[in-house]
Formats: sequence, C-alpha cells, structure tokens
Amino acid sequence: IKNYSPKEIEKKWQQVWQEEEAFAATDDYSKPKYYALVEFPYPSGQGLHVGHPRPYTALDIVARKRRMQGYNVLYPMGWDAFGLPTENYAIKNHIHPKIVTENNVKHFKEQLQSLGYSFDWDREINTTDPNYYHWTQWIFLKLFNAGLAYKSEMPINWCTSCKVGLANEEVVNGVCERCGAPVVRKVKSQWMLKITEYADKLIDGLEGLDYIEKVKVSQKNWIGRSQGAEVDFSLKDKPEKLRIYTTRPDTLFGVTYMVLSPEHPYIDKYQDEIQNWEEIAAYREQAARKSDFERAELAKEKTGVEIKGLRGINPVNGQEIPIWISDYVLMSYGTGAIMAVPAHDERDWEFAKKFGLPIVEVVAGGDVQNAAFTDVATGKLVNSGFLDGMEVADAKKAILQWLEEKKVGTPKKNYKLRDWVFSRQRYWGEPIPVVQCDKCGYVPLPEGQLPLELPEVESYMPTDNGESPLAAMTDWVNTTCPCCGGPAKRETDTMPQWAGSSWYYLRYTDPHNEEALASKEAMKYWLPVDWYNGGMEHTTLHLLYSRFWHKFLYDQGVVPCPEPYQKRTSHGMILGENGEKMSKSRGNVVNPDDIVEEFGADTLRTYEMFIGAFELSASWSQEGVKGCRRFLDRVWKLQDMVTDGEGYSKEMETRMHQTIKKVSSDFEALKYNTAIAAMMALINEFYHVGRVTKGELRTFLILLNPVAPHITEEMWQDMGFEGRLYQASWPEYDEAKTVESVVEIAVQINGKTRAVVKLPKDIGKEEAIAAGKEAVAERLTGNIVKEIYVPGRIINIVQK
Ligand code: ANZ
Ligand code: ZN
Repeated sequence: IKNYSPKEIEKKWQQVWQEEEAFAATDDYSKPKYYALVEFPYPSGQGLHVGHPRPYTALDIVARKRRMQGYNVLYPMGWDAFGLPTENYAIKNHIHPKIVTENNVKHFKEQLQSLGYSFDWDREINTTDPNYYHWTQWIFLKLFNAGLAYKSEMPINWCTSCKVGLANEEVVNGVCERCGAPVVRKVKSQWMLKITEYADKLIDGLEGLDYIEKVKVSQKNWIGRSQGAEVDFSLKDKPEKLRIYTTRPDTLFGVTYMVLSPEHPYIDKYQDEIQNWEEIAAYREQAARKSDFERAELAKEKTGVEIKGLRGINPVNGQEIPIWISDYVLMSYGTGAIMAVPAHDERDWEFAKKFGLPIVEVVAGGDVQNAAFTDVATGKLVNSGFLDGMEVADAKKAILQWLEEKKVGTPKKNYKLRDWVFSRQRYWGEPIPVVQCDKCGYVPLPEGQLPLELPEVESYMPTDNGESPLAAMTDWVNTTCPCCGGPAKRETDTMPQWAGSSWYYLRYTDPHNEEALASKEAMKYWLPVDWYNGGMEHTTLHLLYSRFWHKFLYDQGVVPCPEPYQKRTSHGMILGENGEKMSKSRGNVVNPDDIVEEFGADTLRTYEMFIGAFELSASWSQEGVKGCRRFLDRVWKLQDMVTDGEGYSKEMETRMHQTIKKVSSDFEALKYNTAIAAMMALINEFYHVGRVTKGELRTFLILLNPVAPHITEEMWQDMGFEGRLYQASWPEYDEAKTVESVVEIAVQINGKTRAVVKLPKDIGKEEAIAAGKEAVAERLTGNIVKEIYVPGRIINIVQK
C-alpha cells in the first residue's frame, strides 16, 4: 500500500466535503433534527490555540455520529468579533477594526478548515456584520420598549487602562478580566438591562435542563436567591425606623449592634446629630476607594467606626444597641444596613472580637466565644424569650409571624444578581439605537431605521473623560427626534461584547433572513439547541445572559421555547507540558498549525480527545501526540491484513459488538478518551490475530471516522466500500453478542476444585459434565455417586 500522508489526503477530503456540501444542514423539516453547538470564538490576532480544538472536536464527533444515525444535523460556526482587543490593536496599528477583524477571521477560518470540522459554513455568521447586528439592535429595542433597558447614574467598575465600564462579571479579583489593570469605582450614566426581573425564572428554569451539575450550581450561586426578612428597628429619640435585611430573623435576640453601609443615606441625614462626624467622614472616604469585591472578602481585616449619637432599639426586647458603619456592609445588597449577630455570623463575630462588642448565644450547640456557630440544622434556641427551645426552622416561622403581627417586619427574598451594565464607552461595538431629545427624553429608533451602522471615525481612542469615540462625530451624533422631529442626539455608548453572543444560536437557524432574526418555522424546528458545550468561565456571563434574552424573547412571543439550550457541558483547559497555563511569557505555547504540519489534523484531533477526561484540565505531551500518530499509522496498515468476508470472524465477533457498544455510548458521555482506548485495543486485537475481515474494517472505519475523518474516508475509498464514509450508517450492535460466549467452569471432585474448563456459555448439562469428567479423568478412581452441574459455574463429581 501507499504511505500514510496526511498532508495529501486531508486537503483533498476537505475539498471534496466542501464541494459535495457534505455537512449542510437541510431545510427538510420532516427529518429528526439535531442541533450541536460550540461557543463561537473571538477572532483574536493570535489565531487558534490548542484549547479551541478540544470542544470543537468533541462536538464534531457528536455531529458526525448523529448524521450517520439519520439526523438532520446543524453544527454551525461563526465569529464573536466585536470587542476590545481588536479595537486596541486597531488603535495601536492605525488600522480600521473592520480590517483587523476581516484578517483575523480569514486566518481563523483557514485554521479551522484545516482541522476538517463538519461545520456548515453556509451558515457562518459574524456579530460585526450590519446584517447581523441589525437584529442585536432590534432585540435591544424590544427590551427598551418592554421597560427592561433603562439609563441609570451609577457607580460602575471602571478599568483604568481600557477606560471602559465593566460588568461585575468582568472584574476578577479586583482587576480587569481583559487587561489585568486595577478597577476603580466611577459614577457614570449607563444603559442597564433588568436581568434581575428574570432572576426567579433563570433559577427555576434550570430544573428541567440537562446541564452538568457544576454549571447549575454556579448559576444558582451567582443569582444568589436568599429567603429572609426585612425588619424595622426604631432609632432612639427619632421618628424614623432603620430597616435591615436578614436571612436569620430567628437570631433577633442575639443582636448586639447594628451596622450601616458607609453610603447609607441616614449618615448624611443625621449629620448634625452625629458627634464624631469627622471620623465618620474620613472612614467613608476610605471605603469609597475600595471595590465591592474587596469589601465583601471574608478573610479581610474588619474595620469600622461607631456612630456616636445614633442608637438602635431591638424590636423583640426593646434593648438599646450601638450603630456602627463598616465597609463589610454593602449598599448594593438588601437595605444597606444589618443587624449584627456575632454569635452566629462569621463576619459579625470577627468584627465583635476586634471591637470588643458583646457576643450573645441564641442557638445552642457551639462555643460562641471561640467561633461563630452558623449551623442551622442542629441546635435549639436559647436566650430568646418565646422562641426558647425551638429548632431554627420553627423559630424562623414563629418570629416571622410575630414580626408581621407587630408590623415591624415582613418576609423578603433577595438576590445577589445585579442588573447588567450594558454600556461601553468604546467604538467597536453595536451602536445603541436610541436618541436623546430635550423634549421627549430617550427615544428608540423606529425599526425601519435599523441597522444603525457604525460611522467611520478618525480615531478609535476613548477619551479620558470616559466618552466613547463616537461622541466626537458631531455629524453623526446630531440628528432629529423620531418622535417630535426636533433636534436630538444619538446615544454614543456601544453595546458590550456579550450582546452579539446572547442570541447567535438563533441566527444560525436561518442566517440569511432579512425580515426577521430567524423565521418562526426555522426556530420551531431547530430549537432548543440539543447540546451546547463551552467554557466553565462563561457560566455566569454568556450562558446566563443568553438565557435571559431567550426567556425575554419567549415572553415576547419571538422564540418558541422557554430555554435556549437543552444540554450544557464544559471542557477542561489544555495546559503546557509543564502543567501551567499556556502563555507567551512562559514559552510553553503549542501552535495547532505546527502539529497539523508535522503529524496531520487527524492526529491532532485524536490526541486532543485522548488527552484525558474531557471535563478536566490536561497537560500537553508531545510524546502523547506521537503515540496518537503511531495509532493512526497502525490503522492505515490494516489494509495489508484484509481478508475477504463481509461479516465478522468468529474470534472477533464478540469484540466487535463490544467495541461498537462502548464507542457509541462513550461518545455520548464525554468519554472520548476511553472510546479511543477501546478502538486502540481493537486494533491490537486485529494485529494479534493477524488479519481483519472487510466487514470488521468497514465497521472500524465508521467508528473512528468522527474522531479521524480524513484517514478513514481515504481508507474507505481505497477499500472500495460503497459511497462516501460520511454517508454511511452508524453500526448497530447486538446486545446478546457483546457477552462472552465462552465461560470458565470449575470442575470439582467432592467439592474440591481440581480443574477449570472453558466451555460454550449455553452448553447443556450432559455435555458439560462429560467435558468436566474428561478434564479430571485421572482423578476419577472411585464410584461416581452423583453429578452436579451449576450452569455456567461449577461441575461437581461426587465419588466414593
Ligand atoms: C443577621 C444574621 C445572623 C445574618 C446570622 C446571618 C447569620 P445572604 O445569605 O448572602 O443573603 N447582610 C444583609 N445585608 C447585607 C449587606 N448589605 N452587606 C453585607 N451583609 C449583609 O446574606 C444575608 C445576610 O448577610 C443577612 O443575614 C445579613 O446578616 C447579611 F446568624 O442578619 B444576617
Ligand atoms: Zn423629541
């Protein structure tokens, strides 16, 4: 046979597949459908890295297998192309971001195509294409008209280097997720989206979904729904009450002080009565410089100042207690004020210890002078008047009833989730289709004026005062109000990168539609996405945002189902050989192009699937790559060993059925590595017996095809099998034939094992006993009085 030369065969088949439109999703809605989706990449200047092919290959395997199972498969690809790195590159190199994007997309696409993915390239989308962002803007108008988009003056996370407002999700450990520069708080007028209105739906909707558990858990934690109560404390000698939020109203008898957030309005309100005003003012200034993230950190040293001149009164026992300010209480959560129960809350405990405040135990079971006792499942109430002796859960009910009767408290749900900061003061994003009119306020553009295209600007540089570069385009900015026809100004902020990716899976179902974001029929047929794989890091950003938009569009009657993705899985990272994250500075970056060049795309694909458990991170190993190439070399050389025979040989039959079964189920269960291991073992077996029948090879090529599509397609053709391999049917297995047909049976004499015989599993009693007797013939010297056969297990001969 000819040599295995991936360079020749891979390019060749990629072209054939393209010409034959092998992987086009059809509009034949009578067929069963399967929609497999991977997160579309941001086309960065660095090109593809070896992390990308891991998820892309995994779902390519699923997509190829589904086609062979008779499904109409949609496996699309596109570009999430707005965003900061492109804009920053454009600024630095004086190239239009559009050109930068075009170049990067071209490069990325070539790289992806060299890996032989079965994407339907006719459905390629690009978020920066006006035909695409037309509909991103259209969705924004829907949100605006539904009252879910609003403008708000608010302190935002401001990246000092990117000069852009960031959502909480984009601030990681107090620094900008993108560039690593410190993030400070800055008050700006921002477009906000009311994702909080969907908090309950976003939690409750998770119920029926097939998401891996850790994704569900982290979405729930991010939304952070908690069930508690708001309670009014009186202020001594003041008419007003101070309202707090607590999840533990049962601990009310243990309150020994209260805390206001430094931004709490009562501080200014009672300025004249606060005796240590200067100290308080100084503390507030200090707190303003910290991010919420730093302030909420559990481990940090507690700070605070007692407010002299304000005292609270505990509604359950009339006790007078001091009020402090401290930055561990955030204005953005609950009411910005708390009742402190140091005996049963960790942060309060640390604070009390530091400032010598009393600690009063109200739930028995801990040692509260030495540590906060936070367990709610055990322990009964003490020192708590009418609650004494109750379990925590019962005490909660009792106190809530009491608070409601006395009209000093009500049950209350709270959420950690904040509304989504939707403005960016940058150029390379979707223009927000709204104008500001002196008379009419914020007015949405009429739908007919979409898409509102990005104008050409001289400079993409954001201004130091935080305005978008669009603000300098006065010709563009000055416009007329669609409502009254008077002079108006266009919004100059643009949308965040998360906008385009919040609905892209809808567009793939009908990407060329000019009348709608997608036709109803297309969405009805293709949605929801059957399997969506993406990075764990997108769980609380992209995944949550897109579920929010989808649920909104569902409520608007735009999409036909309440959830966008039925199943969500996540892959682990690929690390360098040294087990560290790949990065230029560590010099451990592997370029996929180099692997394809040296070993071939099929080897890269096989290796990335074989590298380890899909959900865990794994270190790159060049030796491992070579091992996968050797495996494919051995596959190739099977052609030398082929014997006639359309079926499976007797000795390989069980093995074939077992392998079909294992590969079929492993491909569904993210166990790509063990599926490949099973195929490697099967190959070893072929070599062991020294031949492979046509029928065995045919099945083997189909099983391996989703992983290594080029080599298998070539061999299929060389073998003269009918049609194309990509059109073949996925092999069936017979459950009965997966079970070993030969079993080992112990032969006993008077209950003692004397030999073991291998016999057909379904052998009859007579034959089994005869075979057993033959195996121990030398020892059968006495009178045989009994012969026992326990099917498949024991032959026992009793002699005297
Ligand atoms: C008294 C108490 C006693 C509390 C106890 C906890 C345990 P989650 O579950 O996260 O919702 N809290 C309320 N508002 C706050 C704010 N603005 N900044 C910081 N902390 C705040 O947390 C609710 C609990 O966090 C509330 O219940 C309150 O402390 C605190 F044994 O009240 B708790
Ligand atoms: Zn107007």
